[in-house]
Parts: sequence; C-alpha cells; structure tokens
Amino acid sequence: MDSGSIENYDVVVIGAGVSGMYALHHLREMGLSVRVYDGASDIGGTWWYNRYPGARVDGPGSPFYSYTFSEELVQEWDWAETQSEQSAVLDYLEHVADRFDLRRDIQFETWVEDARYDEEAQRWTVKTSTGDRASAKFLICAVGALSTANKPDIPGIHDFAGECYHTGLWPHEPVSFEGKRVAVIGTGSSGIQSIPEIAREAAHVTVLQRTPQYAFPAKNRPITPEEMADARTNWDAHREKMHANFGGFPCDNQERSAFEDTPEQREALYEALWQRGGFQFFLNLYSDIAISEEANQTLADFVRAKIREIVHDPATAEKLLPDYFVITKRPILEDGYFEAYNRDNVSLVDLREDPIERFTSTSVITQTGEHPIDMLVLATGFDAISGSMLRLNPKGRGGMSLKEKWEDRFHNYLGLTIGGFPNLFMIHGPGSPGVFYNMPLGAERQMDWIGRCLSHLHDQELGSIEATTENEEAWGAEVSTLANITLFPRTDSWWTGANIPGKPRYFSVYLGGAMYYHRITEVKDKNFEGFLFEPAHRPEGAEIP
Ligand code: NA7
Repeated sequence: MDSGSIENYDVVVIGAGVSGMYALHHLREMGLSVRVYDGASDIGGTWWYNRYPGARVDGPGSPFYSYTFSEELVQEWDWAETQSEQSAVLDYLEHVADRFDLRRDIQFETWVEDARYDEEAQRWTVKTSTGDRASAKFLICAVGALSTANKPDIPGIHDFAGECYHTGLWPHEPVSFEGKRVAVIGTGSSGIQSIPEIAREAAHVTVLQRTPQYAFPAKNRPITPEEMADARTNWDAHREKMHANFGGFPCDNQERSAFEDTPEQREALYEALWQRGGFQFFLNLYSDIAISEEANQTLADFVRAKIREIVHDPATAEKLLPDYFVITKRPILEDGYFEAYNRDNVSLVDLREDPIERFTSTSVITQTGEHPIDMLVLATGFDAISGSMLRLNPKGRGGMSLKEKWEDRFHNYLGLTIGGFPNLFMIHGPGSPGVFYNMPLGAERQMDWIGRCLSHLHDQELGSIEATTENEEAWGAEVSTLANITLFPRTDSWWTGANIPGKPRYFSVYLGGAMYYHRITEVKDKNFEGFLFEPAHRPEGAEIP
C-alpha cells in the first residue's frame, strides 16, 4: 500500500497469534476481506515472543491445546510431548499458517499506532508504524492476554551494562549463560521454567524472589502412539467434553468437596496427583479448593511439606514457602525448580526481607549487600489481560480513548464488546474466560460468535452494534459475583492486576467456564438482544469515501 493512500477492508484484525490466525481463517471463510497486522516478524503471538529456556505449554497440554475447527488438521498433526516446548507449538502454528495460506493477508513488523472510529462512516481507521492507513467496518482486537511485557522500574536498572533480557521478549539468537553470573527477577511460570535451565550452564544464578510460589511437578513425557490415536479416533467425543468442561479440556468437572474425604484420603489423592504431575493435578482436585479457606489450606500444607522435603537447606526452604491461598495465582508446573536450590551455583534472595535498592552497571544491590552480575533476566511477567488493549488505546465515539473509558474498571459486555466503541470486538479480553480457558478453543468459540454477529449486521443491513452502559454494568456485576464466590480476588496476582502499579485492582476474568458460552450463545440466539444497533448510513457495497 502506498503511504498516504487508504486501503478498505471488511475487517482489520490486530494480532497474528493463536486468536488472530483463527479470526483471519474464519472471516475469509465467510467471504470477507481481511487485513491482519502484527508487530512481530511472523505468526505465533505469545509463542513467537516467549522463547526463553524452558518455555513450554504449562496448561493441560497436547494434543488438546490446539485448534479444533479442522478435522483434517487434527488428523494430520503429531504432537510429541504432553507439554510441548515453545518451538513445537510454533511449528504447529506455522503449519496452520501454511496449510490455510494465512500469511498472504498478514502484514508483519507492523504496529497499529492509531485506531479510530468514524461515527459518520461507521468504520474504523487504523494507522500503522509503517505509515499505512486502512479502513474497515469492523476491528477485531486479537492482541493477546499475555503480550505486553512488564518491565519493572527499579532505580538504576537502565545503568546495568551487562546483557538484559525479558522472558517475554527473548532474543531469537542463542543466549549463552556459560560462565556467567545471572540474576533472575521473578518466580512466576517463566522464572520457574527457566531457572533450572539457566542454572545448568551459568557460573551462578541469583534468584530475586518477591513472592514464593506453589509449583507442581510438570512430569512432561512423550505422548504415546495410543494417546495420539485415541485423540484422533475419538475426536468428536473429546471435543464434546471440551465444550462442557470448565476450562475447555476433555476432562470431567469435579464436584466432590475436600471434606467428603478423610485427611488420609485427601493426602493419598494429593500424593497420587503429585506423582502423576501435569495440569491434571488441578483438573482433578476437589471442587472447593478455590472456594473454601479450609479446603485450600489442606492442599497448601501438602505443597509446603513437599518443598521442605525437596530443598536441602532449611533456611532456603523456609524462604521458598508460599503463604497465599494455593492456586489463587496462576498454577505453575515445574521441572527441577525446587531441586535447583540444592545446587552450589544457585542462591535465593528473599526480596520481602532484603529488597532491591538499585542496580549499578555491574551489580544488583539489595539491602544487605551487593551481588555482582553479568546478566539480568527479567521474568517479571505481563500487563496481562487488559494491558495490550490499553497499549493499542483505540478511540471510540467522540474520540474517547480506551484509557479514559477503562480508567477505573475494564468496562465491557460479554468480554467481547465495549460501549462507545461500536463494531470493535475483543478476543480473550477482560470479562471473558480468556486465560482460565483452553486458549485456542476459546478463541475459536469467541470468534464464531463474532462471525455470527457480523452476519446478523449484514443480513439486517445494520451499520453498527454497540454495548450499552447497562449491559456493561450488569456484565461487570456478573463477573465480580462469580469471582467473589472464590478466593481468587483475595490474592495479589496478574489476574487481579495487582502486579502493575496503578492498575485497577479487581478480578476481571469471567469465572463461569463453559457457562460463559451458554451466556453468549443465548444473546446470539435472541438476535443479539440488548445491544444498540444503528442502521447503515450507507447501503452495503456503496463506495467508501
Ligand atoms: P508472572 O506469573 O506475572 O510472574 C512474574 C514474576 O515476577 C512474579 O514472581 C512477580 O512477583 C515478579 N515480579 C514482577 N515485578 C517485580 C518487581 N518489580 N520486583 C520483583 N519481582 C517482580 O509472569 P510469568 O511470565 O512468569 O507468567 C505469565 C504467564 O505466562 C503464566 O502464568 C503462564 O500462563 C504463561 P509477584 O508474584 O508479583 O510478587
């Protein structure tokens, strides 16, 4: 496209990760013209950026962390491990991009710098970092729930002259830790996956820990030919189960309270799950673990005892003991994390006792002393769920920016739409099950709803659809009511926005699991009842000025 000219599409999609890729495929199948923009050099989104050592799927994993829309795709793709490493997920996504010829409609290395709604034209106009301008009736934000890196603002951090990497923006060139003194800030999934890998090579690893974490054995292993065959042969049955399950995986929902068992039976269940490992641990737990303080305590005590058992030095073990409600931060799967502290080249700094004062060009200084380092790894996570929408900061009716709209709360309806931002849709945004749900499946199901909505507008010759304030208030109340049944809002986490200074602190994920899809289907089946519609200002197909 020539700089200065404007290209017209039916839909602009922002983001070419798991969600944006499916959005493109689905919209094309509907016969719509689509342009996708992504800042990265290729497809994959979060899986393109997160290349740190040890990065792998830490959800329920393969073969069900994948698209379900194409039976052929399911039949032809072989997964090697239960928790695929990052490169294997990217291989799969590249295969999808090739198979469905997605790249021809994606413009890479292009950031959308401005997205603005034109009320008269009932269209969105976007301007990009490459100087392109595009206009589209619909804007789909597939910007990722974990894609805006959180870089901590610590005094002197920019003076540090050694190598410095954020796990979510890891270089494509190999990084060598050989002979280096490495400091790692952060003990979320990324820190806990990477620390044992780094420790294998580095001269020394200093872990700077703010919050000790519960972490569970990953027990990654090869997928057996029988398991792959079962996934393929019984795909329809698995898919049906996935649709019914709380998290979108082919598992049964748990309905038994922790107190229906004796302490011995509970211990036996936890031990069996611990030995088996994987995300199955959480999918097979008691139904009240995240609801009842007492039930939660039983599991928390079990994990704390395991940490004490694994870590040889009692003082280090003590610093590693978490004290929040277990699983109220994103559950973490580990492979050799606690064992890493038994190595001579790994040391732990508890930042709650010994906070960071500043960085110098060659060291990190904490309250009790100086730690000379050659490399700093920031495993400090993301401005999650809402952060990438706010970074995009679209401007809706009257030029209102999303930052203004979301100053106090991430107002939205159905986790898909925002009042004052007509014809804009989010995938995996706040108010949706997003990060609590199988992400590829969630993207497909949300996108299918959006597709039906676009067809409805076309069939009814409507110009725009928009959520009302009442819709948003009622939805926000539903999100909070569901969250407040649980212990989740009581813990500081990226789910509650507490990891980002100044961010509204509340639990913005819809915790109803599969019920969410019933709710949005209900609205769709009633012809999108409750939304505000405008007639088209111009007949469909009329020339766009
Ligand atoms: P997380 O889970 O947000 O973890 C980030 C870690 O960094 C966590 O331990 C934070 O401590 C720590 N952190 C963040 N800021 C600071 C500062 N300023 N000082 C010290 N420590 C800090 O991100 P991940 O990348 O590990 O995982 C994100 C998701 O990606 C993961 O859940 C999977 O779904 C995949 P805190 O706990 O906030 O005290």
